[in-house]
Amino acid sequence: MPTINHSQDAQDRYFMMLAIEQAKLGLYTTRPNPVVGCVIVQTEEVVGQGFHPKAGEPHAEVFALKEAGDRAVGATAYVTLEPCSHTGRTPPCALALIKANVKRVVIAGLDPNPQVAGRGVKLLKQAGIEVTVGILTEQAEALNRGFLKAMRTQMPYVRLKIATSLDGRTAMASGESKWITSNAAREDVQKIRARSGAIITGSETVIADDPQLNVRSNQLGVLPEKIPSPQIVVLDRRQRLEHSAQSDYQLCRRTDTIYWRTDDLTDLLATLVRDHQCYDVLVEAGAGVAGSFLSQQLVDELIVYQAPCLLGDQARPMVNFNPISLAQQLRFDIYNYEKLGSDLKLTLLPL
Ligand code: AOF
Ligand code: ZN
Repeated sequence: MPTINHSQDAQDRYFMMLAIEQAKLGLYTTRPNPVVGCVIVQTEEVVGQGFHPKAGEPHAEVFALKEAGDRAVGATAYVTLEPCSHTGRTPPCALALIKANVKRVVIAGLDPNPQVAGRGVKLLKQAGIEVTVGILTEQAEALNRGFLKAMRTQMPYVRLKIATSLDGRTAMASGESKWITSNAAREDVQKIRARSGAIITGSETVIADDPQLNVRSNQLGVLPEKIPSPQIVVLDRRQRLEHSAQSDYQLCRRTDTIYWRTDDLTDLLATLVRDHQCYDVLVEAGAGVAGSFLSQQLVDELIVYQAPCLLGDQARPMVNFNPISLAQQLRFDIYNYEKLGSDLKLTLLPL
């Protein structure tokens, strides 16, 4: 590690950035646990790093402390989430840091899990450890949107993904839609699926496209079989996928598919958190379902892959939604935009 002579704040940001890079290594495998990274620094040198790989396995701090060994004494630990104070599947990380005799702990953000929620910081301070909270908080929180929202509100973080043409069309009138967007955009969808605890689709999409909605990419840095399969939910209020029809469709042949047969999407989302620990939810469906989620204000993030092509006004629109006046329009903030292959990816946050 090169020596750095910046102010303490700049140093804290630098090492927290390294801890965030560690956390990202668990991005596709920790569900329902959050991703967490930890870096141990002794006189400006990284002596240990680690990340939480999977629920049930040790937390980030444990791996980092193990690597640091005796060099953790008097060191500073950088952690992307408040060290836990509870005995869950593993013992409390706050105690592990105390036992290792670190001098200071720098934390990106507090853990809203009611079992932790500030108690980790309290334990550290009681042991005489200097604690700094709030370094690169936004960057660290961006990795755990679902976990954080679910812990705070008991509702999941909902991403709605739509692939469209330049004129906002998703398929020809016949339903033909393979493929409007490029391979790069479809590969990006694999990343979002791999981070999602549940994928919601509609019976209409199942009947029209018979999608698999699985994670099959070999470009995620993790073997697809190591990624927990997202829970599949099919919205089927008209009961079009009765038992007899189910063997016709790939998703329906899965034994764990949930068929949601009411109109109450809020109840569905609350159920996914409460009963299935699904904190990041991806909606991949047609214009009707997209319209329902958007008009009921259940979308946290709209992701649009826009291909630079025109499909004409007979082609299918992206959202079924009929505001009567301009005052009823739905507006978004552009959180991010990037070129993916030949397409544009827009990440939009509802205003
Ligand atoms: C940390 N470091 O690396 C992680 C933490 O079931 P368990 O024992 O794995 O506990 C899971 C909870 O621990 C999880 O909900 C979150 O509050 C915290 N995650 N904490 O100190 C870590 N992954
Ligand atoms: Zn822990």
